[in-house]
Amino acid sequence: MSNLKKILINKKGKTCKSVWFMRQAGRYLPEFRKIRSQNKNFIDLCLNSQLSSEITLQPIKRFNLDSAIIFSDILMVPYALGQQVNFIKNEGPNLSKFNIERFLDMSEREFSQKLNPVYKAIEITRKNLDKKKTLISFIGAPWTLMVYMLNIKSSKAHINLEKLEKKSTDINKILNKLINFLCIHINNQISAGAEVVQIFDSWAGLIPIKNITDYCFIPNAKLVDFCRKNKIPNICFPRGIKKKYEEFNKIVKSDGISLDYEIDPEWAKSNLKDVVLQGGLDPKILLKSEKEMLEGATKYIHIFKDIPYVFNLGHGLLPETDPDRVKKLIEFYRNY
Ligand code: 1CP
Repeated sequence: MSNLKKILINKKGKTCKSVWFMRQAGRYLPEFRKIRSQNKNFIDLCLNSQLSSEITLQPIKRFNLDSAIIFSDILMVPYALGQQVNFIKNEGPNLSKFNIERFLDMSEREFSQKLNPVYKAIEITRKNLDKKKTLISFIGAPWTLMVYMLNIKSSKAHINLEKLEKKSTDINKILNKLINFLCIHINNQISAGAEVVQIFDSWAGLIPIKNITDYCFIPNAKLVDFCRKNKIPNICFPRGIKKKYEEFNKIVKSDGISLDYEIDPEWAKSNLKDVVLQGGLDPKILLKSEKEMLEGATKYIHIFKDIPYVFNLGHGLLPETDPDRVKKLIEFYRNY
């Protein structure tokens, strides 16, 4: 069994070490940028199973990380549910107008068929990945997907509350249908050979506080319940919810919880119980001096040294990160 699975399932933290990074395959790697420059359409690149598998393995070849995360995107789900998804340079994703009737009508068969290349990429990758390493699959949590699908984000750190209120009668319908499809997507990825699922609620921090139970805790809990029933090791990432991490953990009860860089690691250690902790280190620290980076890493390694902990960051690696820094950080952790 791979170390990540041992940690998540058996909570064997003291004897097992495991390191991987969010966004480890992608924008900061020259070998990714080369492939990307030849493949202008990002969705098509994600649907190219051979290339997706190759990109997934790039950081493993370079750094010998303990886990690979499949190269895909959370927005493949809205794509498979009938929305056009475009990535605009320096602006981010742009989705075509959401049509609720079409969305509620979508069949499970068509959904799975459209995502078949992702499952194929998982199959290819599993065959080519060292048996001791974990292949991680992922999904976006319902709220985070809905933010993109309904286009309710007005700037980097705000949502358009008026737009949200206008859609309030549809929201429960949308979240429930998404939960249904996300369970199918998890199941298909695991059947194809992935062993762990990470649930990214990257925009959980934008939920109005009165809605956090309905839009964040309950949807994540339903997905984790599905994983538990099917014995699928799972990690949640409710980014930006601050001290609500504690309530999230009590309600959702995932196997692992990924800390964002705003969470104080000492607070997390004292308040997040019966769960494997992951990450936390600010990805910006990789842009600072080597000394600062290693001091930052030491703090996290030291605090979590005697509990089950997966070494990772508090969000994804930034595009401007120097790959040699990533290598240094991994070596430092392994030799600590
Ligand atoms: O333009 C490019 O070259 C594409 C950049 C890129 C890449 C490399 C995007 C666009 N997505 C990805 C891959 C990706 N996305 C992976 C697999 C690679 C890996 O992790 O190693 C994963 C797990 C994701 C997940 C993802 N996509 C999230 C959740 C994680 C997080 O960063 O919070 C979110 C919110 C997205 C949406 C998305 N996809 C891409 C962009 C530019 C965005 C908007 C958010 C952002 O700017 O990060």
